This record gives sequence, C-alpha cells and structure tokens, in this order.
Amino acid sequence: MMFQPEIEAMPRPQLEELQLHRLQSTIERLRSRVPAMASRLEGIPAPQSLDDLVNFPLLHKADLRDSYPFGLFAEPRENIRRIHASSGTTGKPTVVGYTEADLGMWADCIARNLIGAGCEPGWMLHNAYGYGLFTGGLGLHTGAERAGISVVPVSGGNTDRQIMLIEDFAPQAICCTPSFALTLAERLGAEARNSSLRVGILGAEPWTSAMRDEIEERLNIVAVNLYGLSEVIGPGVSCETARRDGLVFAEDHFYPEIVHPDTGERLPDGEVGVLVLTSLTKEAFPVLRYWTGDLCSLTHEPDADGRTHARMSAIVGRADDMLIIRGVNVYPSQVEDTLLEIPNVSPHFQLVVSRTGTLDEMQVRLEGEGIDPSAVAAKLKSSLGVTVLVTVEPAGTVPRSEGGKLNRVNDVR
Ligand code: DLL
Repeated sequence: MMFQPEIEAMPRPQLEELQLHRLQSTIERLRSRVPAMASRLEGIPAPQSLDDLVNFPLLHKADLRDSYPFGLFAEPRENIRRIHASSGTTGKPTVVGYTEADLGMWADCIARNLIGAGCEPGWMLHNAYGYGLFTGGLGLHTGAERAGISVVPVSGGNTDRQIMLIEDFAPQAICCTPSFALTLAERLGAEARNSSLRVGILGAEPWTSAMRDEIEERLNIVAVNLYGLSEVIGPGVSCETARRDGLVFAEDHFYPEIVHPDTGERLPDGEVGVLVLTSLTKEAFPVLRYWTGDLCSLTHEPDADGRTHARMSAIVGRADDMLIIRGVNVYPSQVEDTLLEIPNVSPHFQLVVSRTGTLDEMQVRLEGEGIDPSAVAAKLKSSLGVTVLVTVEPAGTVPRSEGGKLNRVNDVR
C-alpha cells in the first residue's frame, strides 16, 4: 500500500521536473537567507539540470559545527517550531531546526514508510526510539499519527516495562533499533513468536541481513530497514517496504547522489560510495550536497509495486570512523579527547567493540601509571553517553602505529 500514491508512483520525468524546480528554489533560499552559504555558492550558476548539482561544493558535518547553533538556518528563529540535535565529534551537538511545513513534510515521509512497511490505519505502534533531542522518537511519533496509527510513546530503556506494555496493549507494530529488537526477542524467549507484533520498523544503526533474518525469525515479524540522519531531517529519508527490496527515498524531498569517497566524483547506479543528500523542500535548515559519510549504492529502477523514487542498498559502512554503540554515535576522536584530559594516561589506546548477546559493548584498553579504571569509565560515560569498560594494560602492549594509518578501533561485531 502507498500513503501518497500520486507522489510515490509519479512518472520519473515529472518527478525530475519537480526536483529541478525545487532544487532551484532551495539554492535561491540559501543564497538569499544564509550568508555563510551565499559566500560558498558565489559565482556558481543556477542549475539548469539536475546534473548541474555536481558543480556545487559538498557540505560536511564540520561546516555545520562552524555555524553552531543556528548559523545555517534559513528562517528567523521565531519561525522555527522544533529543534533536534545529534552528538558530534566535539562536545557540541549538531543542531537542526524545523518550520511547521518541515514538520508536516517529515510526518508525510514517515507515514509513507509505515504504510509501505505494511502497517494499516487503526493499528497501534510501540515507539521505542528515544524521545528528546534525538529525531527517532518524535519523528516516528508524528508520522504514525499522520498515518492514522495509534502511538504508544514508550521511548528507550526499561525493557521489562516495555515487554509488559507489548503484552497488555497488543500493538501490531514496533519501531526501535535492530539491536533492541533482538534484546526484546531474547527477553520474551519462547513467547516472542506469539506476541501481537507483525511489523518492525528498525534503523538508526547499521545491521546486516543475517541480523534481519534472526529478528524476523525470533519475533515472527516483517522487519524493514529505516534510514535517516538529523542533518537531513531524521528518520524517513529512505525506508524499505514490506518487500524488503532496497530503501525507497522520499525523492520529492531529498535528492540522493553517490560519490567516490576519495575524489567526490559522482558514481553510477550500482556502485558503492558515499551517500550525498540535498534537501528539496526544507525551509528551516536546507542542506545542499550533505556528505552523510554512509556507504551504499543506488538504483533508479521502479520497485515491484510501481514506486518510481530511487532506492538505496543497506548501509555497508562509513567513510569516516564513527562507531554506533547501542544507537549512540561515538567517534574515536571523542574518546581520545577525553582520555587526554586525564593525567598519566598514555596516548596509546585501543577501542574494542564487540557484541555480547545482542548488546554492543565497547572496551577501552589503555596504558598508564596509577590509573583508576572506574574513574576513567565514569568520565567517558559522561562525555560519550555510553557505558564503556576500561582496562589498564601493561606498558607497551597496546598496538602502536607502525608507520601506516593507526587503526585504534577493533570492531569485532
Ligand atoms: O539515527 C535517525 C534515525 C532514527 C534513523 C530512527 C532511523 C531510525 P542520527 O542520530 O543523526 O539520526 O544518526 C544518523 O545513523 O548517518 C547512519 O550512519 C546511521 N544510521 C541511521 N539509520 C541507519 C540504518 C538517526 N538504517 C546516522 N542503517 C546515519 C545503517 C543507519 N545506519
């Protein structure tokens, strides 16, 4: 089923005409309302075709940081109806804003995702994405309401209580991270397959098809992959349908490109590279060629139900080194910054990321004289927002760079 069939199955020539028109307005909006962008775009002629987008510079997370908090907003502060934020490499979060129209557009995108995933108006959605500055909770919330679905705004945490609510309220759908879906399956045990749940809308962190198989088998649900990022809107940039045949973009709102990770050159369909996204309708915080750092490939073939918007593969990795630990973005450089503030900690450290059962675990192996591991762990917990295990190793045992690029991260998940 489609929530907005006239848009989701719009003939491509018509869609591309709409995209070009919206792209031109977005660039005009940036030039006339965002001084920092006007100077970046100076002298670049207005695009006459979608291919002309390659003439525009890529926008990186660091550019957002330079304009913290509201410097890239294209609307006066009073017109902003909502603020969200995501954690970044430094102590300051990346801040994003939405006008009323932006919130309406976002709700439409999520409603398309939910209906496409097989949810029906009148169903109930157990929403276990975090509420607050994170875009997951409120993003799914308003989109589900738009689709005519009852929302249980549970947010994250307290697994036992979540299980009680699922048993008592009998929701047909759940949204949460894939790792949390596995935790639920594990806690529910033999009962997991008999719950009321039929559809899971899972995302916010990378997951493999093996993990999908396990989730679907253990919970007896159809599990679709939902992708998005705060800088672009939040969840709802792309999502699989019940067919699980690629994540369909809301291409009338977000224009995807795949570029080579080193050269930035645009790559053809089927080739894996970095996903670069341009917002086409956002008012408060338009982004032009935003470098997501996420690696995937695209196809522009229509899907089996007639959706004409481009689809992406699941994310296969990241061009940079961000780690996602239980849904929280962690950069090795954040760990480094925190460790280096502690006296006597040697700069040689290693991060070991593993998965025990269904939960991500991060161990920080470090060296240094007279270090109290629990004090370091507490400091890391407050700066990163995740619990880590700290171990102090004998001097000289943590791997050193041997001239090449030192990989501080040993991800064994
Ligand atoms: O994670 C938005 C979201 C919420 C998506 C709920 C899906 C569901 P951020 O916190 O800004 O936003 O993190 C964005 O998370 O660049 C990817 O690296 C990663 N990510 C998000 N969804 C997926 C996914 C939200 N389905 C960053 N597969 C992105 C792989 C994902 N990685």
